Amino acid sequence: MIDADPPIDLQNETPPGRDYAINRDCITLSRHVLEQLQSFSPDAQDLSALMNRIALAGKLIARRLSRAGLMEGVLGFTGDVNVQGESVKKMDVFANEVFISVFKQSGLVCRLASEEMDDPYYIPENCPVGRYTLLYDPIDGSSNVDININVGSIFAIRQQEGEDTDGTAQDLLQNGRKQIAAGYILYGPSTMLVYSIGKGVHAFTLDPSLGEFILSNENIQTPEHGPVYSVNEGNFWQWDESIRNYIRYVHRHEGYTARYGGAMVGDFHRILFQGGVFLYPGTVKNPEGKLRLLYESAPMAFLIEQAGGSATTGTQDILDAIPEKLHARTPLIIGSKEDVALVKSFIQEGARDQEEALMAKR
Ligand code: FBP
Repeated sequence: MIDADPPIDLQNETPPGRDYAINRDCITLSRHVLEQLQSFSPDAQDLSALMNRIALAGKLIARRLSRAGLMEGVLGFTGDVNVQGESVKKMDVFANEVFISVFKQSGLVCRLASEEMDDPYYIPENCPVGRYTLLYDPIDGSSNVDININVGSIFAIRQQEGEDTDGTAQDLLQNGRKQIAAGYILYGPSTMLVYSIGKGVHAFTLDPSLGEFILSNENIQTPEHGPVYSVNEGNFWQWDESIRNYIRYVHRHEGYTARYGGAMVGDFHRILFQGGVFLYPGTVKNPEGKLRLLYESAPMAFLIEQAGGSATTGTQDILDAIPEKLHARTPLIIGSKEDVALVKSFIQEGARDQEEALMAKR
């Protein structure tokens, strides 16, 4: 019993204020997942428990980030280089370990694949019971960690297919429509967890006083169009002419404004709520771009399509793209339907121009 007040008639008697707050504070992530699935079946309980473990990972990482400036040995580089060829931050390693630890003794996740690990990590005590695989980027926006600007964690959940006896996780090399859930945790002024299990996109805010992620936005819909374009213009001269033409267009037309925070999770979060488009195109040096398909682009594409937006490589939907390897990269254009379509129209026009130029040469 919360308090000694007599039973309350929610409908008629009591002003909404108090009861609404009680009800709202009780909509935790694990409860919301079960409500979404409208089932208490073992599978539903498993997915709810799995999401709760991801939430725990988010709380542990948020706690570390919030005190990083006061602790020794938390910030800076480890001196190692990861499978991506990137210098590894100490927070990358900590966050990667946290995700592994929260799934130990869970019977839920048999395999974890991360940006920070060459090969998938197996939790033997969870196999073969746990048929789920967690794909994740433990710290997205690593370049922001040491200067206290927002970063995130990105995750996707897939069902394991086959026994993966050779440990090469070939069953993961499938398109993004195989994801059964995806989301991210944004470590910003407040810590938020945004997720989807294919039934809309929902956001939770961490209430530090409760230590719980509480529902704050349900069934988020991305506007058809937004003023924001988010891209690292420092790469301008490395892009294909078609992308350069799109940027020239937004420079010359009213109603557009640039926002780029150096962490895709933060830039995506703004676009999810306010509309616009985020781009990380291919470059001359890296035609496949920088972002990884399985644990960066595909999870965000799953969310944006659930929120009424779209995501493309420029030539195909991100959710249809099939990775040729675990850490495959892909160009990414993601956001509001109209703005993504506008970028695509420049790419298609560029392709037509190249085609005509080729024809003219023959
Ligand atoms: P990490 O996961 O290694 O942080 O890389 C991804 C990312 O940081 C994105 O979050 C961000 O949008 C992009 O790289 C920034 O790259 P750049 O500094 O080249 O603009």
